[in-house]
Formats: sequence, C-alpha cells, structure tokens
Amino acid sequence: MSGGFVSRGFGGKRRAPDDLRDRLPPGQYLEGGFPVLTAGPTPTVETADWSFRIDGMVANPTEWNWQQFNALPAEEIPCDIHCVTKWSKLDTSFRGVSLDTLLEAVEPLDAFAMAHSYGGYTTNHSLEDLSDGRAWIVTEHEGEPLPREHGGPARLLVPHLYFWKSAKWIAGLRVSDHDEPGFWEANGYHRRGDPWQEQRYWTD
Ligand SMILES: Nc1nc2c(c(=O)[nH]1)N[C@H]1C(S)=C(S)[C@@H](COP(=O)(O)O)O[C@H]1N2
Ligand SMILES: [Mo]
Repeated sequence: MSGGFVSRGFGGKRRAPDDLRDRLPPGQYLEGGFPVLTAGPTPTVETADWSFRIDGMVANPTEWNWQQFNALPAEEIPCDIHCVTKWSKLDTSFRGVSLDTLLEAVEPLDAFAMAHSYGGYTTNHSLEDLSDGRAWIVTEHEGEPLPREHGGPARLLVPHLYFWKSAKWIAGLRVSDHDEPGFWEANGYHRRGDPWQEQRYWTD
C-alpha cells in the first residue's frame, strides 16, 4: 500500500493516522495486500463436490450442497482481519451466510464446535464466538468468487478473532460439549485468539 498510514476507506474518505491506529490491535502492522498463509498443500474443491455439514451434538444434523447453500440468505460483510503473524488488513469485505442462520437450522445442544476443512485443517470455536452476527461461511471476497488460495469455494470467516480461526475450504462444524484444540491450537496457539487481548500463544 502506498502512503504508509494513510489509506482510503469505504467511500473514498481519507482516514487520519489516529483513526487507523484505533483499528489496529496491539502488535499488528497494516498490510495493503492479501497474503496467503496455508499449512500444507492447497486442496482443490469443485463446487459440484462441495458440501457444508453441521453435525455432532445438534438436534438436526444438516448438510447443504452448493446449490442449497447458495439459496440461503447471504449478506455483505465489511471487516478488518488480523493475522497472528502480525499483519492486519483493514476495510476488506466478504459475502456469505451468517452462522446464526445455519446454527438455527441444526439446533445445537452444546457450546463448542470444531471446524473441519477439506485437506484436514481444524480449528476450535465456542458457539458463542460463532453467534450474534460475528461469523459467516463466505463464498465471495470483494465482489469476486473467493479465490482458491484464500479458501474457495467457501471458508469460515470469524473476523473478531485472529485469522487462523477462519478455516479455509470449510467442510463442516462438529458441535460438542468440550473445547478441544484444533491444528494450530495443538501446536501452541491460543485456544480463543482475541487480537485485542493479544491472545497469540497458549500462555497469553
Ligand atoms: N484449511 C486451512 N485454513 C486455514 C489455514 C490453513 O492452513 N488451512 N491457515 C490459517 C491461517 S494461519 C491464516 S493466517 C489464514 C490465512 O488466510 P489467507 O491465506 O486467506 O490470508 O487462514 C487460516 N485458515
Ligand atoms: Mo496465520
């Protein structure tokens, strides 16, 4: 990004440096691009083969194929994202379906969920962090289909937590009664990962 701390927000309004710094969690720097961070190979998931499933401790285990998923109400999600490797990207946007809509359909009976991806990546969440308009399954980024390297055809988006919590190539959520560590959490990352509390590692 040119211009250091000065960038154009939505509507082309120039932001003062202080305004931007207020939106940068402790220890983070501004990134103008969109870095790709993937542990292991990038899976190829065709939309014809894709489905998203919520099961485990729920009253109604449900699976949506691509066509069924795209018939659900979707919304535009303007947000800032924060990676634990210290870059933050401000004023980006995704489009997708709120987890509130999806969880309503399955009726969860417990408080935690493991997100599972095509390719085997996992990350743990409390259902509280996935509720109240704070988490989505997204299929578009800035008006374009979500690029494969960023998790296309669909990824989890939980922008209020560090970005490792936003599982790319999402396949499903398994609801359970306990909080088990996912891939990075088992390798030293924090179980929740709130960037404003700098919850980077399990000792934070
Ligand atoms: N399936 C899967 N999801 C993943 C990852 C991964 O390796 N595999 N990496 C995580 C990490 S550590 C980060 S920072 C973000 C990076 O997303 P991006 O590549 O779109 O920037 O995806 C997260 N989701
Ligand atoms: Mo990351």
